[in-house]
Amino acid sequence: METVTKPAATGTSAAPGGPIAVIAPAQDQIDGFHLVIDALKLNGIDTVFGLPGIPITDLTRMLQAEGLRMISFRHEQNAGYAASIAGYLTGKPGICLTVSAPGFLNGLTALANATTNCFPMILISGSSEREVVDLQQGDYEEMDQLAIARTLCKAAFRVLHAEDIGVGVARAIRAALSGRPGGVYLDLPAKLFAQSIPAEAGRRTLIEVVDPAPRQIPAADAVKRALDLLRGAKKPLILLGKGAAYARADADIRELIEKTGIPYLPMSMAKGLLPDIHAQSAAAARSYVLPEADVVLLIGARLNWLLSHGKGKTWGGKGHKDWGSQKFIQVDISPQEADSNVKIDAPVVGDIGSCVSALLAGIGANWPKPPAEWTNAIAERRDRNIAKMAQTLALDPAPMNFHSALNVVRDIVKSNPAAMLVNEGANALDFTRSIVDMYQPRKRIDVGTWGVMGIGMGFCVAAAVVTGEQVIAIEGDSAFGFSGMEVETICRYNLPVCVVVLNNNGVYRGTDVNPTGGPDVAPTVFVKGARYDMLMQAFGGVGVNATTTAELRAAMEEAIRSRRPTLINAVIDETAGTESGRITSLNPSTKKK
Ligand code: ADP
Ligand code: TZD
Repeated sequence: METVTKPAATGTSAAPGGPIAVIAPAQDQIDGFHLVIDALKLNGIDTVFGLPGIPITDLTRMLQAEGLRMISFRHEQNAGYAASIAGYLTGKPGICLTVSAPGFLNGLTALANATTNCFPMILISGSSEREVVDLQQGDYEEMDQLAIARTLCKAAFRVLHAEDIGVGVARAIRAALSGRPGGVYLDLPAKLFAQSIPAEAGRRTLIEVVDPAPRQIPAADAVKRALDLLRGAKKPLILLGKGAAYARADADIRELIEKTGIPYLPMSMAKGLLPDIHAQSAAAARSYVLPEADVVLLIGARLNWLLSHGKGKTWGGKGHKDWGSQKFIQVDISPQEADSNVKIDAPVVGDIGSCVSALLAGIGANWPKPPAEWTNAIAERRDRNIAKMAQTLALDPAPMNFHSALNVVRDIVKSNPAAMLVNEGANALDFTRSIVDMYQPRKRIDVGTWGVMGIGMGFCVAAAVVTGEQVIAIEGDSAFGFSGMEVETICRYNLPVCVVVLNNNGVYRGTDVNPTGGPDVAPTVFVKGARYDMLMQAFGGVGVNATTTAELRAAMEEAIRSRRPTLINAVIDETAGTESGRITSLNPSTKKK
């Protein structure tokens, strides 16, 4: 195929920040810009998250002109987080578009986070001239981006010729969606965009990816092995992870749980897969069921740090590295996941939809319910813990604390079960997870596998854009700071986002002191009495300073009624909160303090 590179149309001669001259290709020609756009459109991509600059400014304009939604951010990291969670929420890869070197690096944290969390995402970055980069001659924003990205994502590709754009985009989509989903990097050098090729031949190079996330049917003997183990259990337990939520097998998962009568625990982002108030939820008896269960069925959840690696005292082991006596069944699409931490007695490898329906078929109609001794013991502990929590939640101290503020949020979410809940912080995360019930699948999105701060406003934007639902964000004041500038983005697109900053004046809390008595405050402490609400007002949104639960409730109700961008600065007791929330023990400590 003949490639016609149009002179003066490369866009790389402009000074940084300067205009790019784009000469429209002749009628029967198509350029790299439009091949990229057509390739995305052909594959059902309708939204791109990013931040313009050389060499992709015109691409952002043309995307918009061609009818895609181009959501522009203030920092690429937030655009990246938005893309990643859009991928999780839609099952299509979320696209993040950045400039070269620094823009690319800003997007990279989100790409790595997407890969770690199994979210399908494609980071598309413009890059500088290969010849100059490879000779390290100091090009504008020079960096060997492909090499850097490769170690941090599932796959990385570069396209050098316009006629390969279709293949490049198709490979990126397949890599992001198939098997265990994850992040993919697509490197598009500046020169590529201006290349033109004959239009008709060019369009024939585009690929509409057929079956990008093929079903993976589990082997019959693996299913039988799992069912045999489960059938013999006296104290069975099902653990649902965010893989189960991502798989969209909601009805079958519910049927599996209800038909077997087995108690279940949802991981953070699996909350709502069944309503948290479901009679079989063992969430309020977690510390009882993990060590006591004899057979544990994991569905789309890894035995990583969030589950204490499946061993130690949490699981009934004697010492912190000892295994408990339970047996594990693990349903996962990755054949390498089993045995990563402890022995998996019955791995079931396949996509969760296919695996759960195979399990259901084997269960039939006469599955024996778990012994009442087990389910009653769980119910008793659960009811006791819920009653204890209810007492705490009923208190209304001044100033507010995490519990009293989150009791309001709990009511608001209960009345608005379709709302998306974004959550980050330490205490703000842990308390929200345990206090605020979720009622529908894929409504709760949070810091995920890394416990990363900074997902907040990016997740809010994406959740609002791709679901159209009201978004409620519960943010620690430290957590909010990582992406706070995106309140402008929220206002600019007029998104129905209500951000609640649980403000206790610092990281974890606001009471640390500088032991030297010097003028600097302690490393964990912020400006006292900061007014985050005024940040939202600066861009035309609604800002409310709430010092009581009544004020918080009224402000949240009004935000949801009006669907206007709102930030509520919820002033809470600065002594509230513990170091690192529930994971204090992960802080290294020496004997000598
Ligand atoms: P959580 O943090 O909620 O415990 P993890 O992110 O640790 O969940 O685990 C998610 C698991 O789900 C991963 O091991 C991933 O391979 C798996 N997974 C993701 N999507 C699917 C799917 N469609 N079918 C099967 N397994 C999946
Ligand atoms: N940086 C990044 C990217 N991720 C992190 N998880 C941290 C730093 C460390 N960190 C936590 O793990 S939680 C947290 C930090 C800085 C903030 C906790 O303070 P907060 O929440 O105000 O957000 P609480 O409710 O006051 O605990």
